[in-house]
Amino acid sequence: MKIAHIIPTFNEKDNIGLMIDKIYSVGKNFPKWQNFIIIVDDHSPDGTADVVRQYKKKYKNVHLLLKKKEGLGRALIVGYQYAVKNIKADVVIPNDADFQWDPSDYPKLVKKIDQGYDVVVASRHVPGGKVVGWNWFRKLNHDISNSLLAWMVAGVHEVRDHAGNFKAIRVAGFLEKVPLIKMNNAGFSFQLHILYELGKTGAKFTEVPVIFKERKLGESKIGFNRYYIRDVFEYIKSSIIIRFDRSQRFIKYGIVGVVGLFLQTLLSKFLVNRNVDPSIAVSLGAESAIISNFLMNNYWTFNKHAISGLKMINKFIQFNTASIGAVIIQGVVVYLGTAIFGKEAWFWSMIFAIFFLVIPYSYFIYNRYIWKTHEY
Ligand SMILES: Nc1nc2c(ncn2[C@@H]2O[C@H](COP(=O)(O)OP(=O)(O)OP(=O)(O)O)[C@@H](O)[C@H]2O)c(=O)[nH]1
Ligand SMILES: [Mg+2]
Repeated sequence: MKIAHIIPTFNEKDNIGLMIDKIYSVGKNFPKWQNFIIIVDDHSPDGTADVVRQYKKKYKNVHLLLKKKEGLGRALIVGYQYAVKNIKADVVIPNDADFQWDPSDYPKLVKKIDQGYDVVVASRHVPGGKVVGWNWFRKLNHDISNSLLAWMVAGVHEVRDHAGNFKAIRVAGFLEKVPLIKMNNAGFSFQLHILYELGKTGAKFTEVPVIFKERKLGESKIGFNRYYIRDVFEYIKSSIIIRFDRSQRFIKYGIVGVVGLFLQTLLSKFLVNRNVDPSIAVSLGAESAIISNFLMNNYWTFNKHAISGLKMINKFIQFNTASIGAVIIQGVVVYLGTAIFGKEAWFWSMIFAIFFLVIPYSYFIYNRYIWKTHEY
C-alpha cells in the first residue's frame, strides 16, 4: 500500500526533520506500507526547505514542493494533487509539522481504511479524544467554526471534528473523484470543504479518538493578522456555499416529487374511474411515481453519482424494495380514509399520506441507501 503523507510547512525548520524521522520510524513496523512524504513549503524564510533537502539525501521517498505564500488551504490542495497524480498513492494522510497531531497515531487511521472505511478523521470530539492547552480564544475560534458553522450552517454531519488536518483518505473511488483543481480555498476552510466533497463521493466516514497537544517547537500561524481575518471570512463563505449547494439538490428533489405526484394522481384517477378499489389504484399510482422518481433522481438530482447498465437494474430493485414502504403507507392510509369518509376521500387520503409520511420517509431512504450521499 502506497501512503502519501502531506505536510504543509511555514517556518517549521525545528520540526520538519523530526517529523520525517518519526513517520519513517513508525512505518518500519509495517513492512507492507510504502511511505512517501510530501512537504509543501511556501518558501519559508527560516530555511525549512534546506532541512528538507538534507533529508531527501537520507530517505528516497521525500518530495519537496515549493510555492509562494498562499495559505494552508492552497498548500494542502497542491499536496493532495501531487499525491494523487504523481505519487499515485492509495491512501493520503495530511498532517501538521508541529507534532500537535501525534504521527505515531497514523497506523490507527490506516487500519480503519483496511477495515473498509474511506475517510478516517483523527478526532478530538469522540470519546477518548481531547485537546490539551487551548486558551479561551482558540476554544472559541474552534467552537464557532466546528459547531456553529460546519455542523449547523454547512450541515456537514459525517464527522464531529471538521477542523483538523490529520486524517486518512482512500484515493481509489473517493479522493480521485474530488475536483481538487476547482477548489480554491486559501485557508483552513479547506478542511471543511474537503469533507463535504468526500461526502458527495459516497465515502464511508469514521473517527478515531486522538489527543491534540500543544506545539513545543516553532511558532503558531494562528493569530490576529490579515491572513487570519481573510481565512475566517473564507470559512463563513464556504459554510454558506456548502449549504446552498446542498439546497440546490433539495430543490431538484422537490421538483422530481411534484412530477411523480402528478403522474401518480393521473394514474390513480384513471383506475378509480374504472372502479378499481382506491387503495389498489393509489398503490399502483405510487409505483408509477417510484419509477419516475428513480429515473429522474438518477439522471438529474444525484447525477454525480448516476448509475447505469446492469448495476442500474440492480439498484432499481433495491430502490423498489426500499420504496415498498411508501406504497404500503399509501395503500393503508387510502384504505382507512375511504373506509371512514367514503370513496371520494381517496385523493385527500393519498395527499395526506404523501406529504406527512412518504416524503420524509423516502428522502431518508434515498440518501441513506440508494445514492449514499449521507445527507439530509
Ligand atoms: N505551506 C504552508 N503551510 C502552512 C501555512 N500556514 C500554516 N501552515 C502549516 O500548517 C500546519 C498547521 O499550522 P499551525 O500554525 O500549526 O496551525 P494550528 O495547529 O491551527 O495552530 P497552533 O495550535 O497554534 O499550532 C503547520 O505545519 C504549518 O507550518 C501556509 O500558509 N503555507
Ligand atoms: Mg499547530
